[in-house]
Amino acid sequence: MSKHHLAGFIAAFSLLGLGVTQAAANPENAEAAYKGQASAVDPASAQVVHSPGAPDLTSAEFEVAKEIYFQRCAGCHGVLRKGATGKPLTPDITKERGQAYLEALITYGSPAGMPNWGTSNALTKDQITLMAKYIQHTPPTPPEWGMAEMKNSWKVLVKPQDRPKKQMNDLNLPNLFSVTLRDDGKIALIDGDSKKIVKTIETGYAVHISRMSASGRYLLVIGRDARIDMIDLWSKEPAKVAEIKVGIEARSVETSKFKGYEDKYAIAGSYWPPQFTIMDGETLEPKQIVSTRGMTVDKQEYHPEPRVAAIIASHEHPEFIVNVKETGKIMLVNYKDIDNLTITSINAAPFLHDGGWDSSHRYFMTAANNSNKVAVVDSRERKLSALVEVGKIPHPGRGANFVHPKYGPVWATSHLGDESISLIGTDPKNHPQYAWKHVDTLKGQGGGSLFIKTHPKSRHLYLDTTFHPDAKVSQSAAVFDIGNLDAGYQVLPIAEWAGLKEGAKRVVQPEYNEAGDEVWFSVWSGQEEESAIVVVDDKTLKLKTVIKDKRLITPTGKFNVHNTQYDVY
Ligand code: DHE
Repeated sequence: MSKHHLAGFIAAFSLLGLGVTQAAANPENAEAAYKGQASAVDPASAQVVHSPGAPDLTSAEFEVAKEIYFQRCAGCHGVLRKGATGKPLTPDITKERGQAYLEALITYGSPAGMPNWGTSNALTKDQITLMAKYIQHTPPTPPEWGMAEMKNSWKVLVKPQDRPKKQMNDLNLPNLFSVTLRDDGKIALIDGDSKKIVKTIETGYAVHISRMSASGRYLLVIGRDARIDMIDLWSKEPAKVAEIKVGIEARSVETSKFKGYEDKYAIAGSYWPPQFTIMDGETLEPKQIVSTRGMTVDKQEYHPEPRVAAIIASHEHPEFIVNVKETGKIMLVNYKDIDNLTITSINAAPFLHDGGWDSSHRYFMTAANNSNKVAVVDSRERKLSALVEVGKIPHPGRGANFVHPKYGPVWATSHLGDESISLIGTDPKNHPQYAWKHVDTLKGQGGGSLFIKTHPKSRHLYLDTTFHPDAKVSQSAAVFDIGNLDAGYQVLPIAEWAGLKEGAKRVVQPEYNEAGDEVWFSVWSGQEEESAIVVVDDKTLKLKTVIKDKRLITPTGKFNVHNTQYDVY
């Protein structure tokens, strides 16, 4: 399938397809709608093994089944079907269950979150019969992606010696935003002062996140196809200076931030192959590739496909902190001696996803979302400080830090699986009785929340409910007054303010401007529909402006240069 065909499919699937229909039918399934998105792995590249004892399939049937599996099943069950959000589907298990059982499960789904692919008409009866047969065969394995493939894909478009020595444009860089145009395979650079698009830049497809180098000069963007684009914000006009593909499917990129190592290294984690790659920070030349395959934290069982989720750069040591999803381990990767990496492996809990710093930038707070826990890593002492029980399927993004009137500094996460917002005390020095305790729970609009945000200069706490089944909730945002949390939240009708016609109009990811007096929300509709960014005045909670532009196709994540560079949240 071509890249564009697949990107289009992802768009249709994520906004209109079965995942969302399922979420509407059953709020428990918000997680399946969010995580069950198409894999970037090309099904044709995965090697087929006909397994003795499994039902017969022709080569043509195998190809069809592989395509369906990678588009619809791999996000939850994993490329190798070893299980993640979804249950393991390896032949030892599936053959024992048998054809009739598997067909029923695929048709009707399960209360644990498996969508009802048959009764929702997302798959036909014949397709379900085919898929039930297919999963009794050995999982086809996609190819590896090592140094040779990386070097082949690596391009330095402007050599470091040919780049400017100072900023050559008059953009107010700290207040520039990099906006993900998810299904258009681009980012938009938007000037935070004028709210105008400075430029759109082609990136990897189904582009995912942007991160800033420590100096604030280089913007790194990663696509789901594991392509990284490095953009020099100092050029006359911000432009790409290097590019590489570090795997076949990926989600995270980060750069070294420890004193003395600013802009020296970049790192990217892949979903497939399961590995991370450390690169030169100015050229993206790949230096070291480390596999994450290994034993799980709980059963100490081998997992062939532990995907790399969030990565964050330590300020305490020359280290990257790497979340390994399926093994539930957090790797502290010391890059001081790049040829002889030392790695401290911290046992946390499955399945690690996203997270961010506490306000001191010493403690990494990260969601182990299927364990309903937040792991706290002391990046100075290189140890786990606590595993804190929170609500159902925590999903903080980077979380929100503020000073609670009673508990002192706290870090907050919202949840995909329920309406709660969990506050965790983060000040072991002055509030030791609350440190690493789940000190309070606020009640938001509902489950399906992805991101919660505040800013040191703001007195407000915002959260989205992007994957809530009720459009009224998914199209609005809740805001709390930090000084009066007991008063509950106020609802901001963000999508209504955008004034768009048709579309899913999902409201996603609050992001502050540099000054901390505006909050930007994406109103995310389909690829063929109009989307927008709504800017809220943080003081008055009134609409400030709506950014509309025909180039603003499927905007999702927004990354303010200053806040991303200095980890302000
Ligand atoms: Fe994301 C961050 C993985 C779907 C928007 N997302 C992350 C991170 C991971 C991740 C591991 C943390 C990166 C880091 O900090 O280094 N995301 C995944 C998935 O596996 C998942 C569930 C399904 C998939 O197949 O990709 C997924 N993500 C989405 C979306 O559907 C979102 C809402 C829209 C989009 O653009 O795709 C989305 N993810 C984001 C954003 C961030 C993110 C905006 C960064 C938040 C921040 O404030 O830093």
